[in-house]
This record gives sequence, structure tokens and C-alpha cells, in this order.
Amino acid sequence: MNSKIQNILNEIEKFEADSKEALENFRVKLLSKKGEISLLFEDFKTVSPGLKKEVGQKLNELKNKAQEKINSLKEKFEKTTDSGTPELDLTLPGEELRAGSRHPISIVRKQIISIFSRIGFTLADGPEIEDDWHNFTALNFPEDHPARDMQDTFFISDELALRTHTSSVQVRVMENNKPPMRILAPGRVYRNEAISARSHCFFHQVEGFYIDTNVSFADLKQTLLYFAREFFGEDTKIRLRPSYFPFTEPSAEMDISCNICKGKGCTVCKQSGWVEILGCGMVDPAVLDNCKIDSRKYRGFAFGMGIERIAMLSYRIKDLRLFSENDVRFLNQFK
Ligand code: 2U9
Repeated sequence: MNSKIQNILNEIEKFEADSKEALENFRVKLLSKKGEISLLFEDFKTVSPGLKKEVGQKLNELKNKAQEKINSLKEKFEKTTDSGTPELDLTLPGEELRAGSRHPISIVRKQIISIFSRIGFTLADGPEIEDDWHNFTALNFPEDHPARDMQDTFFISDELALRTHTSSVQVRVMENNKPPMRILAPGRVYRNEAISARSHCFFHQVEGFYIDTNVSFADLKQTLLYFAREFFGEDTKIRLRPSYFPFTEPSAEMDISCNICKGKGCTVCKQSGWVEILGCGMVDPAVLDNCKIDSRKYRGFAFGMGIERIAMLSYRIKDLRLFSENDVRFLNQFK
């Protein structure tokens, strides 16, 4: 018995496995039910009582040695390849490559641009850091208008601020071009407001204007009706309510019939059947003159909308902050 134990011990010490299969064969040879060590345990019953303690200890040591050797070789095979780098199981299915998704603001901006481009509007852009002239003065903002206050606008210096609307882009277009002009100005704008579900310190607008001879309020109405029907569906109705903006006269806010309850009344339209989507008006002749367009010859209409507002109505999103948090659980819904 002792010599058999010693032989197996030598074998264990010398053993080197060059593959997982060789290691498994070795384990079966020694430790399986009919393995050499298991058979020695069977023979142990025949050992004389005086030797039982000594032989029993040796047998247990042998079994432990065999198990330790197998475990350490097994670990080596599981953790590393021949070159010592972690082993890759090439039979496993590959990791799914997640495609990104478009941001809802981009989707809605594209939809709005596409609708207006079909009736001849082209795109313009301009700087997000604007001077006082392009953001306020040219647009007829009086010196004491609240928007010119530090509390409403992010000023960078006495002269410069983060633009509060993309109207400044259109001022630049008017200064450098001659009518007719049909321009769409999408972009990010900034307002000094506390962040909440309903307001944010930055958001996105699409503004548009059409300057030509004989442009009328009827043209404005028909253009916006076309937009509302294209975007929200052909049954959509619009209504215009008088309003005030420094840069348009007359000015109006436009509501659409609630596309959720179909005008019956719900929480989104606050039971009124109507939801506000944009502001608009005829460009104030003083603004045309400020931008070197002869107001005796030309007239124009203009409109502006918040893309977040349109996206919230379109996708029934209830919190403005979701647009800027980059939570993939939110973003992945927009495929
Ligand atoms: C020029 C002249 C006039 C753009 C206009 C609005 C009305 C308007 C708001 C809607 C929601 C801004 O995003 S919002 O907070 N906009 O109500 N914007 S008319 O009028 C212009 C633009 C450029 C030269």
C-alpha cells in the first residue's frame, strides 16, 4: 500500500497538463469512482488495525495533493491562454453592439425643418454669443425691457450675452441679404431661469420669417395651418390669440386643437381643448428698417417655437429636464 501511495505521489508531482482534456483524464485516472486513489481507499478496509492510523493519514494526504494539483492546473487553464492573457471563449455569442439613437430634439427639429423646406424655407445659423444689437436693439427691445436684465439673460460682458432667441440670426440674414427671404433659424438659446420640469436655462427654438412685397397676415395664417396639419395630423385646427412681442406687430400666439383628447378636454390642454405651440406676427417695420430693409416696400411675417415644447406634446414627455440628462433609458426610446 505504502509503495503504491508513493508511486502515485511521484506521478502527481511530475504531471504537467498541456490541455484541459489531459487534465480531465488525469483527474478521472486518480479520483473518479474507479480511479487509482479511490481504489486505494477501497483497499484501506483490508489494512491491519495497527497500521490503519498511519496509512489513513497518508491516503488522505495523497487525495489532497491530487485535488490541489488538479485545482491549480484547472485555474491556469480557466484564467489564461498560453501567452498569459485572459482566455477568450470564442464559442460564446458576441456582445451586442448597441447602436445609438437620435435625440428627440434632433428628430423633432428635423421634422420641422423638413415641413418648412417643402414650402421654400432655407436654413440659417449664427453665433450663440451675441452682441446687444443683434439680440435686443435691432429687434426693437426697449432699453428697460426685462429681458435686458441680468435676472433674465446670461450676460458675458456689457456688450455680449448668450442669445435669448434665434431672432438674432434673422437680423444678421436681413443685414446681409435682399428680399425675398424665407429663412428658418433653428438653434440653442439661453435664459437665466431656474431648472425645473417646466423651465430650463437653455432650450431649442426654430424661428422663421418670410420677407417680401405684399406679405400678409393671411400668408402667415395659412403657412402655420400647413405646418400644424403636417406635424400634428390633417384634422388639426389652429386658433390665433392676440399677444405682444417687441419685434412683431400685430403679434399672436397660436394654439392647436388638442391632439391627445381631440378637443374634448384633458390634463394636457387643461380641459380647454387647445394647446399653445408657438408665437408669431408681422415683423415690426422698425425692425425691418433697423436691418436695412425698406419697410415702405417690404413686409414680413415671423414665428418662433420651442422645440422641447413640440417634442413634449408629440411624445407626451412631462419633464423638460429629461432632454438634457442623457439618461439612456429615456434616449433609447427614440429609435
Ligand atoms: C425677426 C423678426 C421677428 C420671431 C418670433 C415669436 C413670435 C415667439 C417664442 C415661442 C416660444 C419663443 O421659444 S419661445 O419661448 N417666440 O413667440 N418669435 S415672432 O420673430 C422675429 C424673428 C426675427 C428679425
